Amino acid sequence: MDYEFIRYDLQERVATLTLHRPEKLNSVTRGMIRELHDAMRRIDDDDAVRAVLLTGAGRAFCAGQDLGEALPENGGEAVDLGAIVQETYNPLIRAMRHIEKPFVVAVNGVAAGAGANIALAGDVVVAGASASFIQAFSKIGLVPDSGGTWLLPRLVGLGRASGLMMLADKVEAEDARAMGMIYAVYPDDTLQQDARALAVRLAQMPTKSLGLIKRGLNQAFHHGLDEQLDLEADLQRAAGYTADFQEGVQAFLEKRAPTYEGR
Ligand code: T3D
Repeated sequence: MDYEFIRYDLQERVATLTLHRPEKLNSVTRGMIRELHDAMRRIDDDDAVRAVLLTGAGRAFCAGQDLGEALPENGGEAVDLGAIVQETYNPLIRAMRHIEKPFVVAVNGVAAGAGANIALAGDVVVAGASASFIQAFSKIGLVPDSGGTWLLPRLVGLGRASGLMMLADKVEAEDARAMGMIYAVYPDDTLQQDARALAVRLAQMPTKSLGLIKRGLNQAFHHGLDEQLDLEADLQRAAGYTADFQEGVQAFLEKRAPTYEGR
């Protein structure tokens, strides 16, 4: 599939996905979401991809749904937004959370509405110093989607999530880091290289182990301790059979750097 609204580039085992409608702050059209679904399938299917870097072109990360597409044409009957969300954002968020490869998100400017929650669905979310996050939905009479009501309270606690979602206040990058919403903040002018360095580092790590960590964390908040201990045993069993585990221990014993193949 040829892409018009995103860019896809694979180098050093890192697939870089760039949202690319800079003149509209990378707001998400139906065309963009189709391309993102296709890119997720590529990332999942291609063993050469060992990490993903998601970012935006221009001065924004993503301003959420393109509001030019949000209402029915010519004042027609109201559309079923639930059905649209099921077809568009939900598969994207499921893919980001369930593909067992690490996703680094580099938030290079404002991340609003679905754009904020797409960013937060990453595994390691970093931002430029001037970036910001806005749960913009309530300003236009909608509710947070793209996993926001599940993710944000887990990241920052119920009280902060309620305030941020109801008031739709803007959160600056450093405040987002301080409240646990994101992992790190970098200077704007080095964000892309710093985020890329993280992605390249993750791409050299034992991919199966990272994928299993992700599987464990996805379950962590709705399991009790006993279920989670059982899950950890299952995940450790799987990790213990990987070639990369053999290599990691062998390299340690031989006092050399490991070379992981993601198997
Ligand atoms: O339909 C469904 O699928 C339902 C699902 C909905 C999920 C959602 O994401 S709902 C939330 C949608 N997003 C928003 O409500 C955010 C709207 N945008 C803004 O509030 C502001 O643009 C920002 C705070 C993000 C940035 O403000 P600022 O002042 O830096 O930029 P700006 O001047 O407002 O925007 C620059 C251009 O981008 C401008 O275009 P123009 O006038 O230069 O041609 C603006 O219209 C355009 N733009 C920004 N956001 C959107 C957008 N165009 C379409 N849709 C947008 N969301």
